Amino acid sequence: MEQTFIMIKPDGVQRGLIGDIISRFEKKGYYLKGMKFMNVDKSFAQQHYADLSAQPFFAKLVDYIISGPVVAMVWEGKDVVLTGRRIIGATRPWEAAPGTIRGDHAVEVSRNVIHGSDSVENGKKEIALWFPGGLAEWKSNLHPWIYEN
Ligand code: IDP
Ligand code: MG
Repeated sequence: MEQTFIMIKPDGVQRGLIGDIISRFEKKGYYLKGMKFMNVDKSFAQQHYADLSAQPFFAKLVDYIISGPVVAMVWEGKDVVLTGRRIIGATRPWEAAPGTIRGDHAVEVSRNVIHGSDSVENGKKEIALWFPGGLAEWKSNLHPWIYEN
């Protein structure tokens, strides 16, 4: 099944949104396959956001990500990459629909609470970067109540 990399950014941790965010993915019917509470250093943050290195906001973005601990997670399920992005909401919180994480909990694009992979391919890259030791193996007993197959 498809997997995505989700990270609760330092503002989400500081504001006590960890439980709310995990709950949304859990209740939807996705499976938590990996989770770490950690600080990242500058070079790691630069690597994670390498595709954005030419952006004018890159240095500030990296400083934001290293400003406190983050929650790194892998979630698995049908269409979890695209649906995860929908649960998260638009990058710019003023464009994020109410009911989404950013729509409900964020105001500024530079304090938008959460990261989610934008494609299956990038998800694989991000999971390899953040979870080089691999992921937990398990299957929920509720599986047949959530998925037809
Ligand atoms: P995404 O997080 O929705 O995938 P990206 O375009 O990949 O959005 O940008 C990564 C992160 O960079 C955003 O989540 C946001 O924190 C930050 N960012 C994006 N655009 C801006 C900007 O114009 N100013 C400041 N920060 C930005
Ligand atoms: Mg992105």
